[in-house]
Amino acid sequence: MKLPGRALALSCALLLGACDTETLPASGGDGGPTEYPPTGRTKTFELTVSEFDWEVAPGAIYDAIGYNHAIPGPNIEVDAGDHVVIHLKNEAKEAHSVHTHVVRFTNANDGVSNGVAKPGETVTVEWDAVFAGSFPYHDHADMNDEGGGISAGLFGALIVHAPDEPKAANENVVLLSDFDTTRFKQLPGVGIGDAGPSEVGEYRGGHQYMHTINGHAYQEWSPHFQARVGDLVRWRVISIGQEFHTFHVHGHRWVAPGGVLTDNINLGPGTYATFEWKEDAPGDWLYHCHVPTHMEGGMVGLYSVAP
Ligand SMILES: [Cu+2]
Repeated sequence: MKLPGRALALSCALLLGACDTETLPASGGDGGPTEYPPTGRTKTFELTVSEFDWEVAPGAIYDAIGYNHAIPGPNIEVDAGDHVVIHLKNEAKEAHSVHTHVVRFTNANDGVSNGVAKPGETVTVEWDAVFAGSFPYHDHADMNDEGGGISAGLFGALIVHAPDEPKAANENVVLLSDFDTTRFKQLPGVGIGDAGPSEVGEYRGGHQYMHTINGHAYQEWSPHFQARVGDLVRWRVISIGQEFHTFHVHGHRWVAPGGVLTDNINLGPGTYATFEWKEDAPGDWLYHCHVPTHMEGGMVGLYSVAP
């Protein structure tokens, strides 16, 4: 059992609009996001696509395809203005790619018809991380096949730090995804392949998927994030599955885009949010999707704050 606990102690992040606004992107227009100038640095990442068994929760074995033998794939963490090169090696049986959100790239680096690695191939894609924030990267080689590699596990987080963002004591990277029951090799209590539609995917909840946080389901196995009172805590939440989710944290609140005070945000497939707070609430707090069947299906975890 690969235990979670991707409480990542990284350096800082985002705050769109709080930074230098000398150049606006072509697609942003007035009031658009800040585009950061080149740092002159190139950062290179190696991603290998392979097929493996992934234990989503004890006894729940998923027939996974992932980047670097994990779900999600590794965080790609860079500074705004960096040029990024990704070497994608495909050891799987089908073609796969890496397609990255929000960064600036030419069409040849989109990971759709160009930049796709056939089995046994290695391809290189490159782009400029000119905008700060938290964004998904994922397979885009065959989106006709039930979402392609995304449903198998081919997704991960891109973290782009703004140069002037405050350093957080904790950066909690959260990827929400829905695991297709048909890809489970083993799901306790469920007859894979012959369960009736009303039972398909039932593990504890009665929904058709297992709903996961960083590749794991249920509070005992999903990431256990931790902080101390006084910490600046930053959350980077990415939704990458089949369904619309919300992200709710108990005992806390933050200001969402538009100035709305909230403790629960909406995230559709392929969307993301970055937010933060100064920690002031000791205790063990739940975080979860607020769709009841998703929570029952595993999309829940624990956030512990020490005094
Ligand atoms: Cu949900």
